[in-house]
Amino acid sequence: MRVNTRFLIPLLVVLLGVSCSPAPEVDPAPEGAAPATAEADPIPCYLTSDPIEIDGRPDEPAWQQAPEIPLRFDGVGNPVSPARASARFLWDGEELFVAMTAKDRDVGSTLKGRDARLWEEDVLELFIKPLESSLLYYEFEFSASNQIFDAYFVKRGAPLDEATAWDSQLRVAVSVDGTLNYPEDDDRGWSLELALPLADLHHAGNSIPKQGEVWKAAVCRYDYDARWEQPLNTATAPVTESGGFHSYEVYGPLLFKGPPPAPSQP
Ligand SMILES: [Ca+2]
Ligand SMILES: [Ca+2]
Ligand SMILES: [Ca+2]
Repeated sequence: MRVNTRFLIPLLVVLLGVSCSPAPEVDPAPEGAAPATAEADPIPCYLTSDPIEIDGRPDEPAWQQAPEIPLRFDGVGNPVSPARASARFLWDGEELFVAMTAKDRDVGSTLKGRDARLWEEDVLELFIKPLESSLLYYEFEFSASNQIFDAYFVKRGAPLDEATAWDSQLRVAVSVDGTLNYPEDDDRGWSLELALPLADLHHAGNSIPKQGEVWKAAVCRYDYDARWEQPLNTATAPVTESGGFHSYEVYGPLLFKGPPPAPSQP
C-alpha cells in the first residue's frame, strides 16, 4: 500500500520538535497585535468583469477589489504575524481567479512535469471543496518555475496516482522577484495568478456556483531555504494542527459574491 508521506510530515514535525532545526526567520508580531484565533478566514470572492492578464503579476485594478487573505497559521497551528504570504480570490461566472503573493528569501524550483512532487520545493497550494454533502475535493500546487500539480480526490486518502490522473484546464503564470535556484543572494519573493474554469470541477454535477453559494478553500505553502534544515509551512487555515493540508473541516468558507461594493464618494 502506498503511503502518502505528506500526511505524516506535520505529525513528524510535531513529534520531533521544530527546535531540531534552525528557526526560519519569521517577522515578530508587532506590539499590540491581536492574537490569531484557531479559525480560518472567510474568503470573499467578488464577481468581476474587469480584465485580468494571467502573467503572474496581480497588479490589475480588479485585484484591488479582492481582500487579502493571509497565510496566518504555521505548521502547528500557531499564528504567524505578520503573514509572509497571502491570497486573493475573484470570479467572473465561468472562471475562478486566484492571486498568491509570497515573501521568500530563497526561491527554488527544479522539478519539472505535470503532477511532479512539487511540495518537495517551494510551493503554493490551493485546496477547494465545493460540496459540504460530498467527500470530494481538489488540490492544486504551483511551483516557482510554473509547474502544475492538480488532483481530484474522491475522498481523503484516495490513492495519489488516481487523484493526479485528472488534469484541469487552468491557466497559471508565475513571477519571481529575485534569482531562481541561487541561494547565495537574498530574494524578495514570488507571486502567481491562476484562472481555473469552474466547469472543470464537474465531478459532483453543476460546478458553476450561484451568487451567495459557499464552498470551502485553503491556500497553503511550503517555503524551503538553503539555510534551514526544515521547510516552513503556513496556511490560511489551521490545517496542520489537525492532521495536514487535507483537513478540509477547517478550511475557510469561500463566499461567491456579486460585484464588490462601489467605492464611496469623496
Ligand atoms: Ca496580472
Ligand atoms: Ca493532474
Ligand atoms: Ca523558499
